[in-house]
Amino acid sequence: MRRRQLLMALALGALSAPVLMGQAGSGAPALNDLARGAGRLWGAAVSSAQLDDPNLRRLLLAQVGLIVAENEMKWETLQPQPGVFRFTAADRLLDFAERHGLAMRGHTLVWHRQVPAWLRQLEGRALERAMATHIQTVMGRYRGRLDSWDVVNEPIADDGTGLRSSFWLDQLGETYIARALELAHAADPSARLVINEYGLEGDAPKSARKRQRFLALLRDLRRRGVPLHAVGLQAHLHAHGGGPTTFDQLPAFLQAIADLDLDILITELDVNDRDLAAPVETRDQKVAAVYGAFLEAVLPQPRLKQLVSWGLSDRDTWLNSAFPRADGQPQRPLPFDADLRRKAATGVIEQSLRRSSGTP
Ligand code: 9MR
Repeated sequence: MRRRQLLMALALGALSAPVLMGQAGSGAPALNDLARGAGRLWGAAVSSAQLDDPNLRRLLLAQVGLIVAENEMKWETLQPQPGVFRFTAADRLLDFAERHGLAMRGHTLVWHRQVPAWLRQLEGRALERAMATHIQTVMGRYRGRLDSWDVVNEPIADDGTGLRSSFWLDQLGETYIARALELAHAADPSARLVINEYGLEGDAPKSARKRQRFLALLRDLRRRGVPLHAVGLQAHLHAHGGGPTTFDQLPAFLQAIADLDLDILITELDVNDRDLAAPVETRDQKVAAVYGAFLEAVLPQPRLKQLVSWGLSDRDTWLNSAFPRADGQPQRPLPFDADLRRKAATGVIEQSLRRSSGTP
């Protein structure tokens, strides 16, 4: 915001205290300023290699108030051999965050993917001991410095019928989730502990089943007094060629989570546009519409505390390798395009955040 605009907004009383604080900081983080106006944080996933690009660094510092390591805090990176920890890349990201006054999330401790082969081979007590050592060492190192930790990632089966079958479940049984959370709480009693999950946002029957199973897990953990503070909804959304993507059932689900006295974090937001036909302008409009519909469904929920996109620029999305488009064109799923420029989604996100804060 330019100085004159700022003064005018001040005169009109249009800026809330959090927005002003954002302005006073090391830049003018637009998405995050607007999110703070609505009582939230805006963040993005980054990799340590992306920090080598001064343009991306500038965009990050201008736009976000929080970062999360895209891969650098996963088990295969942090502990590739038993007892051998490698923190260099994770440290680099946290140093960057702390130097610039950004919050950082920890992602992720107990997951079935991106784990080293030696871990998968452990049985019973040996696996439980490895889980304890990993959680204690990693959370101990970063104690008090991270906004939150994804302690357990993706524990529900894709079809929603039960817990995900994985080496964790096979070896340790259902209680591996509670055990991980207890270990995490002991390792850093001040940390905000999160269970992070995907495929819970949409109106498809499969998502509805998964939501029910997820809520059952949360209720069970609450009943047993297991330490847990927030739920992470990954929100890897899809834009469809046909009708609009809807989120009619999402507000009630968020309320059910809030009723369990848990915070809600949107942790990996992006919009997969693999199925949209060219041209780019039409694709961008449809992607923007999905952002708009999603934000309209989630922003009214007071327990929603932050929104994190899985990357900030289309240049850095995981979707090009995981879901390549048939026409060979790169995906355009994130708030900024591959040249770090604004696009339709940027405007829609800004508008939604503004509306949510009551700012015209
Ligand atoms: O973005 C991540 C990509 O670089 C990795 O290759 C991939 C491998 O598992 O993981 C991606 O991030 C995932 C995240 O950690 C958990 N939720 C799903 C994300 C997309 O796969």
